Amino acid sequence: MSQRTLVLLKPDAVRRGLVGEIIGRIERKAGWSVAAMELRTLDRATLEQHYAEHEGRPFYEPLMEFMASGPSVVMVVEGERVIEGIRALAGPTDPIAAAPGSVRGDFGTIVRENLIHASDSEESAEREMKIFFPAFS
Ligand code: RTP
Ligand code: MG
Repeated sequence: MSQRTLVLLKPDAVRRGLVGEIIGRIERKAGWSVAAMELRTLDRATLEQHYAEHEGRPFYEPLMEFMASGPSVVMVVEGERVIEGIRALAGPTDPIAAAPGSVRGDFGTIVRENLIHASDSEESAEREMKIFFPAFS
């Protein structure tokens, strides 16, 4: 089942020069491809929409500050079961708990600075693609 998902390579990934490495992992998966991509510093309004589910949590403000701290790579990736697939490629939220071989497991240590975001369901993917690429359909 071909799907599309919204992926962010977070400001830590850009600052640390890991963009090529992470996109390379995505591109090498059979049949997956990048359908849209841009380097963009995310503004507060966009981040409030994107992380609405976390508003009020203790990590919300530091997360917003981090996500606005520099450019991110904003992408739509398409391919077979790509929603579940990129979540697996990324690994669990806490990079210390993430297995080596996953992006977070290989490169992360701090929970907040965990390199990559990927939509967690078909509903999230539709919602998030509209936030970041309103003209894309
Ligand atoms: P994401 O939404 O970014 O793909 O990550 P996720 O589903 O794995 O994690 P989620 O629970 O949705 O949390 C969103 C992002 O907030 C930061 N976070 N910090 N305790 C903390 O300090 C904490 N918890 C979460 C991470 O950047 C996480 O990816
Ligand atoms: Mg999430």
